[in-house]
Amino acid sequence: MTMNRRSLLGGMTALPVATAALAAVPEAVQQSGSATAPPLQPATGRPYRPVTTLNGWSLPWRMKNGVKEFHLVAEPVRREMAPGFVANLWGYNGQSPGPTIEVVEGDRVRLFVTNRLPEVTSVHWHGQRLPCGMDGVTGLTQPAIPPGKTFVYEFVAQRPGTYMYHPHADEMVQMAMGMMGFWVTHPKRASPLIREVDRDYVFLLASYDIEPGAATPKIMTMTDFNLWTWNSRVFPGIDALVAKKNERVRIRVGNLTMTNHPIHLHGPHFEVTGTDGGPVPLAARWPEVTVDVAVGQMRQIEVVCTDPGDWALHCHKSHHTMNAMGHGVPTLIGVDHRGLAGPLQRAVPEMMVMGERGMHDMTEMSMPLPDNTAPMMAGQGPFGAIGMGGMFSVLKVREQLPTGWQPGQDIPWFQHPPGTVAREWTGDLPAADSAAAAPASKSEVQVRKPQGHQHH
Ligand SMILES: [Cu+2]
Repeated sequence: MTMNRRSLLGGMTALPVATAALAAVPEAVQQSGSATAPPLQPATGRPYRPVTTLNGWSLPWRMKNGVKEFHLVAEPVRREMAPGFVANLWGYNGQSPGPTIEVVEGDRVRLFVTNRLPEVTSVHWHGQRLPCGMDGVTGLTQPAIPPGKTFVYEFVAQRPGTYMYHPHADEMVQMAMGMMGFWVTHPKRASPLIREVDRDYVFLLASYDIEPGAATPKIMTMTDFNLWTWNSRVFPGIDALVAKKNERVRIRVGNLTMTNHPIHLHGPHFEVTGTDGGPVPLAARWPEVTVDVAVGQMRQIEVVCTDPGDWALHCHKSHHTMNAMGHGVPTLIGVDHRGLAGPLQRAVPEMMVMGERGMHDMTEMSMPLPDNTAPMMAGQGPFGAIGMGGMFSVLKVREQLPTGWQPGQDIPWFQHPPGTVAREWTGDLPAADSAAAAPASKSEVQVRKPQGHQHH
């Protein structure tokens, strides 16, 4: 059967592309690395200010008779999740997450999706208002895309805002394997609800369960994930967000994990200016330092970077700022190992008694780790170990940015003005009553922390 262009345009459902039409499919641009690409300046189509995808990139398109054409390839990929730690994931065009798609309100968009996975897939354009047959739900709005086949989706990007895309076929497996991507529809004209910003950073929250030493996620995991990622990267593998003092910075976050993530910014306050449903009315905005991004949600925040510094930006669930190996470790704080650790260490020289003074020691001890994993808590700052992993990065605000600086490039640590850093106090101390010095009451209880994720 020959499928002409007319029938593709007129179709209200995603259609298989006949072989004869394949020559008309745009090149599927591939990316192999995990560096943050400079924003993709639009060479054709309506102008816009492009976003920066943390440790990712935006997909080039081609204009064909006024239609913006993209080509996504669903396929197995190798993703470096942190330096020295590579995972076997599924994604699009060589990476997980897939490339960010940027269009402008009113654009007619045609998306070719080629399936190079070993099973069927489809793409759901999360948050878009489109003809129902373009919604990408396997079995409900379209047949599944079989392995080896290419389907085409086409619709008009109606509303400016923050979106994502992901499969709606064997979702549990395909999202656990990393299939997802960001979508930004830029406004066609200025709007009081959508301010022009100086920087626009985007990332997706995803979680994986990869055993230390292994490289492929366990796909049946429902709650007990051990890697909490931004764009399939864990700290210290997540690039910093950089801004000049007083710049307005937009940060867009989408959550495709199975739990919520309270994203917390130190330093300057922000406002939530948009959700997956569109811009937030001005009267409904209030200052925040944490925004909870629930499962399947997107949040768009804006911050005016009034305060120079290295401001932490992280998920506030403490287990989400740790990497693998954080599980099944008993709480040993306060346990006295004297008389026990010595003989054991002589018998097993590399043995380390973990956690009797807390876990921070683990950030500085070099424990033997399996070959392919990320340290549980890592990252060196200007004052020593940062002791974080997972969903953690830094908003670096500076009076001036280095000449020629490009988004994605790191800059040196903040130079604190003299006398503005917390320091050891060596003078006299006022007498302080300590709870530990008080006699124990009869009703005293021993608090015992939960000992593994499976119990809470
Ligand atoms: Cu979290």
